[in-house]
Parts: sequence; C-alpha cells; structure tokens
Amino acid sequence: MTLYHCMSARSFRPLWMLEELGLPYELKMLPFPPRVKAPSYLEINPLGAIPAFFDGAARMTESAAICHFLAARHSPRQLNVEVDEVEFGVYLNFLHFGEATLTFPQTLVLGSPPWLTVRATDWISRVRPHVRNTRRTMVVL
Ligand SMILES: N[C@@H](CCC(=O)N[C@@H](CS)C(=O)NCC(=O)O)C(=O)O
Repeated sequence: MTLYHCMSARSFRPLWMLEELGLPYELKMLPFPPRVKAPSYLEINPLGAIPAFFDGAARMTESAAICHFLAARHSPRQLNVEVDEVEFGVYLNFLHFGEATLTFPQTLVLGSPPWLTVRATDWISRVRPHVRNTRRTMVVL
C-alpha cells in the first residue's frame, strides 16, 4: 500500500487509519501544495489534491473513502460497521457528513479564506447561521 501525504492535510485521515490498523505501507511525503511544489504529482493524481492511495488494483483519492476501504478490507467487524449492523446508516452518514457537510462551516470558522473581502462584521453574520444549523444537525443526528 502506498499513501501520498502532506503535513496537516486530509491525507492525515487515511494515515491515522493505517496506523490504527497496524498495516504495512509506504508513505510518500510531498510539500504543500503539491500541484505547485511537486508538479510531477499531477501524473499520480491529475486533480493535484492530496491524498492519493494505492492498494493493488485500487487507486483512490478521497480521504473518507480510503478510510472506509481500509476498514472494510482490513478490519471487517472490528473498525468497520457492516451492512447487516443496526449502526450501518449512522456510520455511513457521519463518515460522509465530515467531508460533505461539515467541511464548509468548519473552514469558515477555523480558516481565514483569502478570497474573503467582505468586512468582518458582515462575515460573522453570514457564517453564524451556517454554524448554528450545523451544530443543530449534529445534535439531532
Ligand atoms: N475530498 C478530498 C479533498 C482533498 C483536498 O482538497 N485536499 C487538499 C488538502 S486538505 C489539497 O490537496 N489541496 C491542495 C490543492 O488542491 O492544490 C478528500 O477528502 O480527500
């Protein structure tokens, strides 16, 4: 297995998963962002984004999907939640929630997007409802 990784990037998710499962793997470290600082990486992943992961015929570029793949293939009925288990829906929902829904408000709160040119007060009022709704969703789920 091979994982392409940058410091503090989403590739940390599958890296953590590989360590958690105690699996042997080759780690290829890249400078961030690789599309600029290691352009040959575009031959590995034309999207330029990190991670990229290879396990035999499997070629993957989505961090949450790689974690799902590792759990299902290398840890059945341990870290994986199987289709016939009651928690299967909750498991898949939170796995995808992290990347599909949570990432945007989290980025707004934790990051300072350079494209953001509106005044700080406007920014806070725009972000606040989004964060509040995300919190409520997590409580309801
Ligand atoms: N959905 C992808 C997103 C990958 C992604 O956006 N990676 C960021 C690092 S966290 C990246 O490589 N950004 C640099 C770029 O796209 O040039 C995943 O979760 O694996």
